[in-house]
Amino acid sequence: MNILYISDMTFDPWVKPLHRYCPDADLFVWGKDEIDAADVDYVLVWKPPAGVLQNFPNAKAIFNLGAGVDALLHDPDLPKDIPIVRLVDPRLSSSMAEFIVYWVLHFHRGMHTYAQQQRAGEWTPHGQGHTEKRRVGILGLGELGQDAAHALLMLGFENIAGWSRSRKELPGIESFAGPAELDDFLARTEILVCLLPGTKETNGLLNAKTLAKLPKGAFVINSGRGSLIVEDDLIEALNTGQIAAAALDVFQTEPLPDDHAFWSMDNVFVTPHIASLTDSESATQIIAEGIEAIEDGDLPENVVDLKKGY
Ligand code: NDP
Ligand code: OXD
Repeated sequence: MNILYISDMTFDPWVKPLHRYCPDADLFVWGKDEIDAADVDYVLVWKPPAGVLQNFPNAKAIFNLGAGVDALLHDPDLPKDIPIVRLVDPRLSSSMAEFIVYWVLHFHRGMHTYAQQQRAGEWTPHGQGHTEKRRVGILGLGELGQDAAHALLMLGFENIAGWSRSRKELPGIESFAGPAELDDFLARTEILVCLLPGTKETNGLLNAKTLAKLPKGAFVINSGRGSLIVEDDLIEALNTGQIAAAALDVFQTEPLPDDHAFWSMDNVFVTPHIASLTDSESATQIIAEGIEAIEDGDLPENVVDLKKGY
């Protein structure tokens, strides 16, 4: 069996796990190793250049090395007749939950204000909100959104809601579904967590109009995709105080351009798309299970729905 790796990221972390979990596979790196395109059985990809994936006529599946498949689905020549499998990994979910818990607590406890006060040499204690009253709203109640919601529930956040395409029955989490319920979801949300995939429908979902539906002084945490937010509208909302502060891990353009306003705004916290990094060890184990399913004539788990776009 031949596995081809296509990514700008180094192949090194994948070598040992692939030898361990796919011991019979021969491994190839695109652009480096020679392999006849017709001999490729499986492709492992992260952000491949457009057009490349159409070249492997006998590939049985494409495994995306992250949860979000927007970079693949932008490719008009993406093969439609083999499974595109996205990464669903408990490690990815728990790292994301850590990131969300970190920033929710940061804003809940007013750390953005104390950071500003420290820079001004100002000693002013403020009141402290209660976790059980704090209204957290999660846009996207999928694998990552649900895990983050459960982590927050365990910390005593009892006022959690989520918004998704389909309604969810999740103990302790209020479910809002579909465009008709978005405004109500936003109106009740003080800390907004964005964990939606980047699709045609979610593109620019957070804009001047929707940001204005949040209560004044709300917080935004975006670790879904940069395309969810109209950045100029968020900047305006941050300048007027409609949004008190934002923690942003993903952007319209990555790396974030040097001259971008976000870098120097003292109510914006920028991280370089690290909310949850793929762990090559656990991911390879999951990919190996997917390959085994295909070799047994079954469909692997977590095949992307090309119509929905995630
Ligand atoms: P899932 O596919 O499991 O969940 C997506 C959620 O979004 C689902 O609840 C889905 O609704 C909802 N959704 C999608 N489209 C719409 C829509 N148009 N309207 C309302 N709800 C919608 O994805 P994951 O939770 O695994 O991952 C989410 C995203 O997180 C990834 O796509 C990726 O972009 C991002 N990510 C970012 C990382 C980082 O480091 N910053 C790391 C990993 C992922 P429904 O349940 O009804 O289908
Ligand atoms: C992912 C990501 O989708 O890293 O896994 O953004």
